[in-house]
Amino acid sequence: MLSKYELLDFKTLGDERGSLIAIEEGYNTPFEIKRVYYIFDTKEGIERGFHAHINLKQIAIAVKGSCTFVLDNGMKKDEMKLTNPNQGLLIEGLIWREMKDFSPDCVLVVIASEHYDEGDYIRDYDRFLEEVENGKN
Ligand code: T46
Repeated sequence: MLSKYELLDFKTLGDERGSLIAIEEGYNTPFEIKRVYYIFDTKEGIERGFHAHINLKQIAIAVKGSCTFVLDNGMKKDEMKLTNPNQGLLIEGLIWREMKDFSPDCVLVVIASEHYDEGDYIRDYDRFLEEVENGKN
């Protein structure tokens, strides 16, 4: 799988009552949705992630508050700050990710293409670089 990350813009459906965003498989997600999880109540100064995935595709949305993703494809590192519930960060393939600078109110919803599988995680950075070197990226 080609690895990539990009910001997706979701259409906000709003009226005088407020806003609503719908995430629908095949409409605004480029994969079949098998799992949804959310990260919240993250303590001050905590950093999470520090791994890559072999096959998993995910979209991360800060539905409340903000946090920053550090994204590394083995050749370059980027930072993306998620601040808006109408944007989702799509991550596919071998991308090392770290998350930091969680605001106290941050609720990060993640939509995933596969069920939870610890075997899909690469939690060792040197192994990640080897996989990139082996052309799996
Ligand atoms: C990712 C980033 C953005 C489960 O049992 N089921 C699940 O679906 C998930 C996601 C986690 N877990 C367990 C595994 C650990 O014992 O929950 C615990 C915390 O998971 P982890 O340390 O992997 O959490 P993060 O925040 O470092 O990473 C998570 C996702 O695991 C990962 O896929 O891309 O968020």
